Amino acid sequence: MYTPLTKSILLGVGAIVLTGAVFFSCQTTATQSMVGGDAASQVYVAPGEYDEFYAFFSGGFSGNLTVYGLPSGRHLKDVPVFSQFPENGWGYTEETKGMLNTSYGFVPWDDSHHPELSMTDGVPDGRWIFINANNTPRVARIDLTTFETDEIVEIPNSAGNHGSPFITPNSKYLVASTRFSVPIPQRDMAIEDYKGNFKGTLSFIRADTPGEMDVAFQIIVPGYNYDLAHAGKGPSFGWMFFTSYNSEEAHTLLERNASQNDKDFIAAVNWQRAEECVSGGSASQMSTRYFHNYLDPATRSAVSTEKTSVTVLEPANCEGLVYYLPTPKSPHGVDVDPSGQYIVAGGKLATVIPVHSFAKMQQAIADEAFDTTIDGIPVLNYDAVIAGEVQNPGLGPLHTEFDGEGFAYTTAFISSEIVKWRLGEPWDVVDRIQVYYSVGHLMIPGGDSQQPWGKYLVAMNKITKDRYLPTGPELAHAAQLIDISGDKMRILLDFPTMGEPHYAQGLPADLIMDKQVKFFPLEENQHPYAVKSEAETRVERDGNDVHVYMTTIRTHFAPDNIEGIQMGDDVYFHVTNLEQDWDVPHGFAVTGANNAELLIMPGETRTLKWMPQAEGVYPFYCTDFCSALHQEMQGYIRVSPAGTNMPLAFGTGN
Ligand code: K7E
Ligand code: CUA
Repeated sequence: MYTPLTKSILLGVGAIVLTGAVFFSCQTTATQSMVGGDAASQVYVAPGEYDEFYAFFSGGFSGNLTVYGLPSGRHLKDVPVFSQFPENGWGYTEETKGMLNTSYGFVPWDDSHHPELSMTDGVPDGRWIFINANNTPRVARIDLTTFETDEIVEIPNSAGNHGSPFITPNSKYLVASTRFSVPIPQRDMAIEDYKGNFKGTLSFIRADTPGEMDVAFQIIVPGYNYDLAHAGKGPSFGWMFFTSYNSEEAHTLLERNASQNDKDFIAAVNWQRAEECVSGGSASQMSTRYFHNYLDPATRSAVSTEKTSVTVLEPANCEGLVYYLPTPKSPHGVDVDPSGQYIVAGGKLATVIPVHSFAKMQQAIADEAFDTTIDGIPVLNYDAVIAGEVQNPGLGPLHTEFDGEGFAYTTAFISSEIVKWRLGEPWDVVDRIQVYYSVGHLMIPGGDSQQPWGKYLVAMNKITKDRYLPTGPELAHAAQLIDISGDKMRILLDFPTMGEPHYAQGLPADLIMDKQVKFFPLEENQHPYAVKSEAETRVERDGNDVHVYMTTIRTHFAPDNIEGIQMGDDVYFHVTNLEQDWDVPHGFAVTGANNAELLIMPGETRTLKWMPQAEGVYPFYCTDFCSALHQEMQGYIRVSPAGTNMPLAFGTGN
C-alpha cells in the first residue's frame, strides 16, 4: 500500500531545513525525479508576504476546519465547527453551546469530511464555506468574513452524513446523502430485515440565506450506501449526482457482501423536477425532530430552534426525479467536469475510470433505454450513457478534480498516485506521479467548479510513515503540493495537517482577504449582558446566580475585585471586550474553571459559567498576551461560605 523508504529519506527531510543542496543529495531516486531543483523557491513566501491561495481543509475526526496558505503550507487558523474548542471557548461559552444542540442532545464532537465553498454562477465566490458532520448528521456554514461558524442544521432521517455538503452552482441547495441506510422513520426492528426495509435519503438543504438554512425536501431511496455527490453545471445544471455502493443491501461483512455486484449506481437527481413535485403536491410531511442553530449577529449568541417535520418525496410519486446510472464498482467519488458534460466516478474496486455523458444520459432517458426499474427509479443502460472509460488509472481510484485545461486528475489510493488524464477521446492517461502515501481526496483551487484556477494540486495522504519526524504511534496526516502548470506534475512541498483532512477547497486570497471583519462595533452589540463602558460594570445577584457585567481593555478588567460570592452560587462572567481595534482579543480564565477560557473578540461579549468548588480567593487573568502590561491583567474573586452575610462588592478599577 505504501513504498517503504529507508532511513536516508528521514535524514533528507531533516536536511531540507538546513540546506536544499543536502536535501537533494540525500534523496532516493524515486523522490529525486519528482522534486524539481527550484521547488523551494516556488513555495517560498518571504516573511511579510502573503500566500496566493487560501486552502480550507476538513479536520476529519477533529470535527473542525483548518485554514492554510498556499503555496507555503503555512497553517493560519483552526475554525471550530462541530467540536468544542477550549482555545477560544467555542461550544463551552453560554453564547456558543447552543450551536451544538441536536435531537440527540448536546453533541460536542463530530467527523467532518467535506468543506464546500459557496458559488455564484458555478464559481467559488468567497462568501461562505460549508462542511458536513458525518456522525451526528449536520451541515454547518462558516462565514468567510469572520472565519467563524454561524449556522448549523441537523439532517433528520440520516445516518452517516457523508455525501455532503455539495452545493449547486447558484448556492441554492446543499445536499446531504445518508451513507448508512436505516429504518425511516427510525424504529426498533431486526437488523436482518434490512433488505427492502432500510432506506436511504438524499436531502436538499436551502443554503443561500444565512439564518434560514433548512431541509427543503428529502428523497427516499433504496437502502444502499450513498457516498458522495456533486452538482451538475452548465448543460447539467439542475441535476445532482450521488454515488452509492452496497446495491446488494448487505447488513453485515460489507467488505465481502457489498462487493458482489459488478456495478452499483450513481443516482442522478433532477432537483428542479423535485421542486415541481413538491409545489405540485406530490410530497408528504413526515414528523421528525431536528435542530437549527444560528449565531444571531446582533447578540453573537446561538438561537437554537427545534423543527418537527420534514418534506419527503418518493421517486415513484414524481416521475423523472431520479435515474440510476450503473457504475463499476463500489464507486466512491463522483465529480462533474467544468463543462458540465461529464460525470466521473471513482470506483474503488474498478479497473477503469468510468465517465458518463450527460448528453447521452438525456438521450437515454428520452429513448427510455432502461434495464429495469427499482422502487420507481429507472436504471439506465450502461452502454447508452457511458462516454468513455479511462484505462490503466491506478489501483483504487477515488476522487477526481479538474484543471480547466481539458485534463482531469484522479487519486489512486492503493497505488498511491495521482493520474492525469484527458477529458475526451481517446480518454488516455497522460501523466502520473507517486504520492506518499495512500491518497484520498485531492484539491485544485476551484477544481470542482466551472472555472478552476489550476496551477496547484494538493494531494491529501492518509499515511506518512517515513515522511516526517516520528511522533509515537500516531503519525501526521499530510498534504503534498504538486505543481500542475506544466505537462509533467512536480511535487513541491509536503506539509502535515490537522486531524484527518479528507477533502479541501481553495481559492485566490484576494477574493476574501480585503473583506475581513476587523472588530465588532460596540454600539451594535445587543448581547443582553453587554456593557458599553466601565461605568456600567456591576455585579448582580439573582437567587444563586451571580451575574458579573465585566469589561476588558488594555490592560485591566473592570471590576477586578469581587466579593460576596457564596458556595453554591453559579457565577456568570459576562465579559465585554471594549477594544475597537484589529487583532486585540482579550482572554479570561479563572482558577478551577471546568469548561474553558474565554477569548473575546473586540466589541463582543462572551460568558463563562463558573461554579466555585471551595471557599477562598481565586485569581482570574487575561490569557492572550495583549500588551506590555498584559501580565498585570488580573483580578480576584472571593468565595465565602453559603449563607454568609457578606454583601456583593466589586471594584470598578478606578
Ligand atoms: Cu474519500 Cu469521506 Cu470524501 Cu475520505 S472521503 S478520502
Ligand atoms: Cu488582555 Cu492580555
